[in-house]
Amino acid sequence: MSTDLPLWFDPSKCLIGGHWVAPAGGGTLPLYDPSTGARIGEIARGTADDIDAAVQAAETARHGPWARLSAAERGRILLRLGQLVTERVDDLARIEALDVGKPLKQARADAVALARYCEFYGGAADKLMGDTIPYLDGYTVYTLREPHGVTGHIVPWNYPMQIIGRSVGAALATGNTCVLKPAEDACLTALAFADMAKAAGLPDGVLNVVPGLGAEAGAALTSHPGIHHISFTGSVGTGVMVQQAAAQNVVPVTLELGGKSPQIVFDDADLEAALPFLVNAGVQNCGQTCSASSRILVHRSIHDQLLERMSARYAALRVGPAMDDLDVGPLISAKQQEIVSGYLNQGADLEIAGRAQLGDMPAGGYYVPPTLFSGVTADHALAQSEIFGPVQVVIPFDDEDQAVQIANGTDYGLVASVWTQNGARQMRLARRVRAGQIFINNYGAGGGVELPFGGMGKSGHGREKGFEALYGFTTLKTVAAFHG
Ligand code: TXE
Repeated sequence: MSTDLPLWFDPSKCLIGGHWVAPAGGGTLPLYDPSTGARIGEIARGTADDIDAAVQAAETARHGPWARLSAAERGRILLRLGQLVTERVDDLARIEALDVGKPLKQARADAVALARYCEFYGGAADKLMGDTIPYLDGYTVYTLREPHGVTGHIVPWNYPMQIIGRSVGAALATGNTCVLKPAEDACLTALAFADMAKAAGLPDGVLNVVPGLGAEAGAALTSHPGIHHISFTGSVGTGVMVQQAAAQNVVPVTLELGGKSPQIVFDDADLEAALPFLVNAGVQNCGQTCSASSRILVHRSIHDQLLERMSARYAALRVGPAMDDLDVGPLISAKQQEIVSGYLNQGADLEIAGRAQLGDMPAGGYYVPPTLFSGVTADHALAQSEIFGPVQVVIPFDDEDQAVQIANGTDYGLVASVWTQNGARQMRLARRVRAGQIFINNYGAGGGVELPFGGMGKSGHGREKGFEALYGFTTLKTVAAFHG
């Protein structure tokens, strides 16, 4: 294992039932540094046997001391965990930067967000309440919010810490036990987090982590009959498979499947304020953000002016290795580099309105030049597909109706923003645009621990983040007591 990685645990093992164990098949997977392409270690290749052991451990744990803890005590464990994460923010950031390739400051922001999720859900644990319901004479009726039981969490590689925080944090706050399958390209902070959870006092078996391939460990988790709820963040294709597998066991799923999120800029927008959001939301985390804004819709009257100003920002972007902590790092993997390069080639017929220079990069790193395309029609592949790289398209519109039509004209509906000083227009578009989050005169790519988040259309279903997530991780029981 590379000495640059400040690891205090062995990533070639799984954490099952509170113990670090080698995967049953004894397999490992290579670990690469995206900034250089160098092989820097091995991680566990968990398989169906390890998933089975983890589900059994979680099943045992949900009937153990965990079941008897009060909501406030569960909350306290999460608060302690948040404190431990805060104390290790720099280590976590370094691990994530090396593992995922994101600039150190972005990795640090993710670690801070992970701590914040623990705080938020720690504080929320004892504030989730049922209802009393007026019913017939002689009855008292109330509802109980109960945990599902064993929850499965399949996490992608783009924001491991944030996605673990939002899903595992809410699942633990509501009394579930968890089996977490992190992405094969980025599992280190998942293991670090689970180890810290143990140190924070989480009983053994309440949080189990099995790294491994999607088709092996992931598929075994989603089809396991002992799982009572699945939360998945990833691609549409895999999300469909996850939902199909869950259907066999009649298990609820939360799916967050990315997007093609627009920012709509009207002619009265404060461009000075908008510009950093317009560009950052496209290139942050090298564009590998589910809520990345990959489409900029602009009123035709300010199209050229906006293009010029965005293009200057693109030219100023600094791209480089994660540890150099510049504006943009490499993509996660050679596979992702190939996917994004394919899209860049599909844009060969388009005008490149802005492009960052790559300069002298480590030869084996997975870099692509952040690119802004103009002259794009709304039905072009680059305006329809989730590219998941630092690529944005600018599309002009003539009026509000056309802006809405283009904004809603993809399969997705995750996030959108509206830039205008016109209050009535802000309110109209907040209703008319199809997206799970609408920002007005700002854009929050990936942010907002407190803000319910999730998709419409093929962006998925169910809501994570905020207090709303707690409803998704519980099931409702109605108690009708007749007392005369
Ligand atoms: O995704 P996958 P990939 C999109 C993005 C990207 C594309 C491909 O467009 O270019 O997906 O990325 C696990 N059963 N997003 O191939 O396959 C896998 O191990 C159960 C958007 O990495 O969806 C990993 O842990 N699990 C997205 C997770 O699913 C399976 C973030 C995501 O992998 C599985 C990531 C299976 N059969 C990619 N196959 C977002 N919404 O932010 C794989 N997995």
